[in-house]
Amino acid sequence: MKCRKCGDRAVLELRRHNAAFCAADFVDFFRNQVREAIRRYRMFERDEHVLVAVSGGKDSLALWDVLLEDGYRTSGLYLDLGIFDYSVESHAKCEAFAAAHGAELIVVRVTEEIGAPIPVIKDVTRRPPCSGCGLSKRYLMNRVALERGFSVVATGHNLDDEAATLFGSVMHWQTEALSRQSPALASTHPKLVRRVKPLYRLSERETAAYAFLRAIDYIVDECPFAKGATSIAHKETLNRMEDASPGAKHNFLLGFLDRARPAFERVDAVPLNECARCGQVTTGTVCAFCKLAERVKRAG
Ligand code: Q46
Ligand code: ZN
Repeated sequence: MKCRKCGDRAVLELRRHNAAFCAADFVDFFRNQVREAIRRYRMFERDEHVLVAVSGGKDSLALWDVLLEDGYRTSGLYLDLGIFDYSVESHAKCEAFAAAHGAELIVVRVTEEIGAPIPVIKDVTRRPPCSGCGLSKRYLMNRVALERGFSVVATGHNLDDEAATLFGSVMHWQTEALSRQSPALASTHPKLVRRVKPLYRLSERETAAYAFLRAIDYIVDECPFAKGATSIAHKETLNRMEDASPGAKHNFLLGFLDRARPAFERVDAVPLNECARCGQVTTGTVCAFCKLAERVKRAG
């Protein structure tokens, strides 16, 4: 197998692109895909300060690496979810990465913000852990960005994540979710920060290869609560389709974005208010995060 660009021995074959690359040209290909994502969705400008949400996993650290290498002004945001050893270890990976790159890492602890770590929140609410966790992450990312003057938050969601989310939304025809599925969510309120996903064109396998070739030290173990999440079942289904027909995931997601998404865009956008307690954006009177904190407080 030879590299498509230089003819040297290839280290990675990308069947969906019908191509293979040597290490240097794959790194180049990867960065070009990120640049293309940023350009196509006008995710951020050169002079913007980007808050990169990092979990310690391969995707978010690979994203941070690309942005740093491309000279963007970035800070990392690590949300400590208090999930046993997983959080201790993933925090250490983020600290080490930031220190090695001379980059700023902002650390926010969910326990301090809401009164309990994710495993306790799961017990209090008797709901799947990812529900309280996802809500807290979205809320804190936005609040931290606002408080510190960032206009944009970038997350490491990759092609596999986005295709699995889309698959789940289509399976249940969640039209509201379909209207929000995008690599770039604009700010629709002064207190809502833009959210972007510059890795949406790159698969999980590709981000793993990039992290490996760049010697990024990331946490390999997944969150212990990830097992059994429906998104994993969706990923497995899509992987089987990808095996049978390379490019299936790419076509599914990018085809949706280019051709189907406009049909789900809402003209009658839901009006947004400011939460009576914390001032963050909500569709009701008190936001879901404040309600959750209240429940945790009562249970404690
Ligand atoms: S951290 Fe949180 Fe994830 Fe763990 S509890 Fe679920 S949402 S799986 S990306
Ligand atoms: Zn609130």
